[in-house]
Order: sequence, then structure tokens, then C-alpha cells
Amino acid sequence: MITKIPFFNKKVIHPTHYSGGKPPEHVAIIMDGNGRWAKNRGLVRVAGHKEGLTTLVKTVKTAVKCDIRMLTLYAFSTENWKRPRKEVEYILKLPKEFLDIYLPELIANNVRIHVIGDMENLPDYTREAVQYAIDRTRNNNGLQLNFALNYGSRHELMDAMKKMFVDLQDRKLSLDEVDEQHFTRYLYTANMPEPDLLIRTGGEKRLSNFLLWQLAYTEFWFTDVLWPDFSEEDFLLALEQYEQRERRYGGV
Ligand code: V0D
Repeated sequence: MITKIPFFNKKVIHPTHYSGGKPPEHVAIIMDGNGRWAKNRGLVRVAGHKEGLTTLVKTVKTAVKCDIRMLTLYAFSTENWKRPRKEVEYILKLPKEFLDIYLPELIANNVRIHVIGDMENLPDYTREAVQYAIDRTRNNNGLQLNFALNYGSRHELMDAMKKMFVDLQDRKLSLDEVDEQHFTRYLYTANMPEPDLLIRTGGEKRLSNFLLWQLAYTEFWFTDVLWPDFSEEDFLLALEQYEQRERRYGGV
């Protein structure tokens, strides 16, 4: 709810009463701060990832409620393989853990699951659980839930270029057909709208190789709140503040 105070003609925002005006169509989230959350509590890092999974479930529910069409979550980057082996192993078990519990509920809510990134190098049990969820929800037309799994934006861009070069070489494409719009068809995100809003939790203010091409005109919203502490109120505050920003796409 946005309350107007007539005298100042200023809007007062009640984050707990998000007006639900015009939500962003596509929200992307970098879910950072799980390890630090655990460390602050004297817990092992993986306890933070586990708690982060709970936040993810809440966030998806809020997105469905707010009528957001698409949610893209940075879950595991191509750089995350450099973490301790035990942590990587644990993180890669989470997709199956999540889907074993929540897939029926996601289906009941008409959610469509999609992945961007390279699934080839994932463990079999992860890839199989995720592929099953993708296939099982393929025809759903509610919220599209994209997980960036083993994703790196520069890798995505190089891959897209290579695929395009092959098409040029094979004369399936001519150089004068190559433009921004055509190029985007070679990305993992082909046919997706660009994110309207990027949220990064955990205090860092950088992109960390996430959707470099796709975020060109996206509004950024950063918070120091660590992902496991990211509440529905925080999410609604981000949506509310997004709604108040004016987007010009380079115009005036
Ligand atoms: C750990 C907090 C769900 C951030 C959330 C492998 C880091 C919990 C998934 C998931 C992760 C992925 C695909 C899918 C269904 C669920 C997930 C990873 C990490 C990286 F189809 N949570 N989650 N994937 N974490």
C-alpha cells in the first residue's frame, strides 16, 4: 500500500503492504551471503546453504503471489567449483533435495522450471532430478523459475559467438543479418525477457559474471542482508522501490 500525504505530496512506503501495483516481469537474484551467515553463528558453511534453501522457497512463494512472471536465481557459478570439495558436493545435492520435497507443490502452482548454464558437468543425480523437473513442468505457464546452474556469463557469450560463427560459416546466416536481436537467440536466455530488476543480497556490489549481456538496462537493488535472512519484507521493499524508479532505457 502506498499512502500519499497530501501536504508534502510524498509517498510513504509500507514494506509490509506492498501495493502489488505493476510488478517487474522478470526478477533476477544473486543469493549471496549463505557462508557468512553460517560463520556468524559458528556453524559450518553448508548450514548456511541449507538455510538459504528455506529462503528460496519463501521467495518463490512471494513471487507467485506478486504475479511476477519470471524469476532467475544464481545458484551455482562456473567459478564455484573452486570451493572446498565437501561444500561443492553438498551444494550439488540441494537441487534434488529441493525438488523431492517441492516439485508437486510447484506443479500445483503451475510453475515452470528452467535452467541456464551447462548441465553436462553436474553429477548424474543432480542433472537427472533437474531434467525431470524441467520436462515435467514444460507446459506450465505460471511463474517461470530459472536456475543458473554451472553458469558463467562470459562462457555463455563465447558459446553464443561460436554457435553464430558456425552458422555464418555454414551460410545459414549472413553477416548483414547479424544484429543484437539475432545474437540473443544464441544465448541460454533466448526467448526470455531481460530482467527488469536484479537483487543481490550479502553486501557485495558486483555482477560476478552473471547475465552480463541481459542486465544492460536492468535496475539494480543491493542489500547487506545475507540471503538466509532475506525476508518477504525485504523482497517486497525491493519491489516497491523498483516500482518507484523511472526507467528511460537511455532516453530522456
Ligand atoms: C545453495 C541458496 C535450490 C543458494 C539456495 C546447485 C545456494 C540453496 C536449487 C535448485 C542451491 C536448482 C535447480 C533446480 C531446483 C533447485 C539449488 C544450487 C544451490 C546449486 F532445478 N537451491 N539451490 N541449486 N542453494
